[in-house]
Order: sequence, then structure tokens, then C-alpha cells
Amino acid sequence: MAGGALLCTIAGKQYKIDSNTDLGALAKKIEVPPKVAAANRDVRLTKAADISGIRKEYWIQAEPVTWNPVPKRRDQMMGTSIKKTVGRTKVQAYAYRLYDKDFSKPLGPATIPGPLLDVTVGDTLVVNFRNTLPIPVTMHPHGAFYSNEMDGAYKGYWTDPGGFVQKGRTFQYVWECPEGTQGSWHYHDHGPLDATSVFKGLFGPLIIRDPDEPLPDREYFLAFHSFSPTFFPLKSMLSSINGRAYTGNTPTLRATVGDDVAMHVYGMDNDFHTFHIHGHRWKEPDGTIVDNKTFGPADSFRVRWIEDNPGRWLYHCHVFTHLASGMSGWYIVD
Ligand SMILES: [Cu+2]
Repeated sequence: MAGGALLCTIAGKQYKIDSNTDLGALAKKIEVPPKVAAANRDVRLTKAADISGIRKEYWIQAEPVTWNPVPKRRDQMMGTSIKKTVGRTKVQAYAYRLYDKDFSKPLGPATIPGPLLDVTVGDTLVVNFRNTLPIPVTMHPHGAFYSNEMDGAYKGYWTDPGGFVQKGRTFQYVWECPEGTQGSWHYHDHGPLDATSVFKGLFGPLIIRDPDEPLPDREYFLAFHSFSPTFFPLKSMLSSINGRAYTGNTPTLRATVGDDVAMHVYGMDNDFHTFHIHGHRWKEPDGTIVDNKTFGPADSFRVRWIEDNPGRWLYHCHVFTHLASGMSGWYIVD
């Protein structure tokens, strides 16, 4: 994809998308699906959803963000200047941002990835979603149980209102988390331009905890994603973990010997990645011992171990081009 363009079809016509494309202008060419138009005309408030179990409620807004995948401008391990090799890395991106009840105030900055949705089996996850971006976007969860209207996905003519949330509009998603949904998951935009907006930053972690399982002492949520020159005016790709590229910019993870450590990992671009961590290994559900695990787009998993090896370690993707373009970080064990 480096420097290339993406082709997208809107109403039978193909459009080339590159880093110069005005997505807001492009979005105007997308016909508003009939059920969405009908809901827009409906002035009644959405009826309160029937909630069983504990209601876990979030207010999340999709908004523009100025984002620098390499804020320190250097690869700390190699001692090299990324500014010299890649040039300017600050980009205009998209993000999900956590707000307080009724969107009264933001609870933190807009970040890539978005906020952690943290629920337990038996909970009902309610996400009040507001879009301020110039294109229709959504929130679509993996792992949770949801009815068809709560899918948060664009389906052309058959799109429900939650699958096409236009600028300035809100939608309340209700997702159930019954027994059988436990796991390390994620959410992302699944609107009509998802092949661009996900790359621009619209994704985040979701965990549905098993109440019978003890909480780890340390846990980290790690998104493997990339900033591509197709969507940003970058000289070359930046392969990122949690929106940052190169050691010292990517999350520096910490633990102490004896800790029960969990890492929740997911992929959110067009590539296959591997999760590799030096000096450590874990047991897969089938009993195999692994220290390098392959995962594809939207795959997610958890690895867990009792920490037994102090030192400054690396964790990284073992696809060498990804490693060389930033997909690496420190794991420091005291
Ligand atoms: Cu990779």
C-alpha cells in the first residue's frame, strides 16, 4: 500500500482514495439508507432499552485528533532519528474519546486506540455514541451478543440507524455479554468508509471478563495497526502498537517477578502480524507452549504467564518489515 491508493465503490461508481482525498466530500456521495432517513425524521426519543443484568454504560464520541505516532521522534533502542528517515510524523487522524455521563465533559484526551470497554459476563454494555466526524461512522463490537439493529454495521439499503451515524448524531448501542461471550475482544468503525476510518484510528479494546477467573496483577491491551501513506501524508509506513511506533514511543510494559501477567492483543489493519515476547512463553488453550503467535485482521487473544524472568526485554511483531517500521516495544521486569 505504500504511497498507493485505495479504490472504493459508492453507488456503483469507483473512487480512488489517497492521502489527499477529502473524505467529508466523498461521504456526501453516499446515499442515506432508507431506515436511517426514517429514523432521522423521527423526533421521538429512542425508547429505553430493556436491560437485564448489570448496566455498564459508556459515552463515547468519534472525533478528529492530531496524532503523532512517534512523539519522541527517535527509536530509543537503535538511537536513530525517525524524523531524519521518515520526516514529519504528525498526522490528522480519527479517534474514539471517552466522555462522562451525558457527554458532560471528556474524561481524557482522544486516543488511538479508543477507551477500554471493560465488562464482565452477565453485564449489559450500553454505549452512547456521538459522531463529530465529517463521515458517517459507527461502533461495532466483536465477541459480545447483539441483535441485528445493534450490529453497528453499514449494509447498504438494509442499513439500520446504528450502522450509519452521521455527523452531529448520536446512537445508543446495547450489547449483551452472557455466558459464552467472555474473552479479549475489540470494537471498531464499520460504517460505509470503514476501510479508511479504521486505518485513521477508529478502533479500541473490549474485554468481557470471566467472573470465575482471578484478575491478573498486570494486564496490557495491545493493538497492532499501521499508519499508511495511503491515508496519511507520510513518506513510509509506520507500524504501530497502540498508535505509536518504535521503542520508547510504543507502550513500555512493566511487571515484577511473581506477577500474574496478562496481555490482550488484537490486529487492526490489512496485515498478518505475530506477537513475540523475548524471554517468555505461554500455554495455548490446547496445551501447546508458544512464544510467537500469528494473528490476522481483527483477530484477538490473550496470553498469560507468571512472571519469572527479570530484565529489559523486547516484545514485537516478527514480520521483519513491520519490526523495522516500528512494531516493537520494551517489557521491563523488576
Ligand atoms: Cu506485523
